[in-house]
Amino acid sequence: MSGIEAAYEQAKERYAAYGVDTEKAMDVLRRIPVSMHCWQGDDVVGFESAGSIADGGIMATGNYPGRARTPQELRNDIEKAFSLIPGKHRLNLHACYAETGRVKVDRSQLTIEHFGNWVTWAGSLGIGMDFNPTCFAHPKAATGFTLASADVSIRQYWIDHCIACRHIGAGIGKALGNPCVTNIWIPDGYKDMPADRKSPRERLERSLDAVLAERLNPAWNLDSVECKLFGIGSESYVVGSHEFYMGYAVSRKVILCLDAGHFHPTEEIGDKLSSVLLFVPEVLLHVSRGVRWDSDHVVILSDALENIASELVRSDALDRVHVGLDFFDASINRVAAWVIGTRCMVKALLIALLEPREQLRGYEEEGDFTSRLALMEELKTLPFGAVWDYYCTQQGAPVGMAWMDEIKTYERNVLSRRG
Ligand code: RNT
Ligand code: ZN
Repeated sequence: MSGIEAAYEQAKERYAAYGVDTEKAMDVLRRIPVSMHCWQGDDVVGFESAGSIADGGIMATGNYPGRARTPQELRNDIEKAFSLIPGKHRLNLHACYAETGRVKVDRSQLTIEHFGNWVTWAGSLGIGMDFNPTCFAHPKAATGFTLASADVSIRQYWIDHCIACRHIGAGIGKALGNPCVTNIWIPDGYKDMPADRKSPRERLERSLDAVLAERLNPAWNLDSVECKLFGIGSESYVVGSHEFYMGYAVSRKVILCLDAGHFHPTEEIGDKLSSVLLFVPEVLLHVSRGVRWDSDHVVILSDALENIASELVRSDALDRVHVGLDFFDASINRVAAWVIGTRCMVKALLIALLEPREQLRGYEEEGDFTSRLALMEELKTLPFGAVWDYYCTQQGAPVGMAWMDEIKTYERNVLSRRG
């Protein structure tokens, strides 16, 4: 028996003493896909033109060498990352990653054909995909307004883009035999105090209705909308606030996207899940890590992350919540950033699945809050790491820092050779 197996056998007994079945936990975990975002690999640049730098309050900082410059490089990097993460996951793609060959195709004219390589590649890996219109980093978004713009032609342009994206989403879902979540996020807002908060919101409501007017097969495409409290350059007012999208998602029965970095710093989206799931059909998560005014640091195994995962498990929400990631850091190895964040997401889910739920709930029902707190704290030092290492081996992923060795090799042989 290897050291990892021996440690696992011991851990299994320790958990069993609390009534927790580690095998069952790993079995559930294997079936939870995490939708890994493509945009960590190239600093949210995309392939439309030479080096457009994301605006709309989205900013990747740092200049670590090795950014993916072509679709093929990005796919290679993503595959590398996937090979170092246990389990089978998904890819979340943005419209600005279209492959249009030598011709320039307007965002409002994009079709599934421009994503053929992505879809074929995802199919060959046997993974699902999710999709996003790109309503930023574009001349027609230069005023900071898109779907809520006062200019009818600008508004129509972004409506057309979002409609095109829903069709692309449906095309992806159909091709892969697995529904694609198409998530709309727009940057619209003001740096300083608006004189009119109402009109842009009325326009956004109408634009979204136009975007979502056509019913698409939910087996192929699922629609989602993402709120935000503030962004860089939209500190005073964001049209698509939480209240706006909560109301919108409830009334139109679409998916609500909760990004962990899009609320007040003391708010946690873990606490929001059980509320919003009473009123919206499904939720999409953008798991991220806000640090002061940045909403997109690499995900780590923080209390906030553990709370998200434990809420998914405790409130039986795994089949109504799509777990996606949204972070970008250009100051460290980008492939490692994916691996760190995604492994942490999976770890948090495993910790949540290893919780003696019934026992904790029992204490709570009896009003024994002392035991509830005592048990919660004891659980923190159970040998979770032994189960995690075993899970990694079972899934053919490296254990411990061994994955970093592979990153170093990849950096030496591939990333450092990029100009
Ligand atoms: C921006 C939103 C949005 C983007 C991605 C690139 O604040 O979080 O989800 O990060 O679409
Ligand atoms: Zn997001």
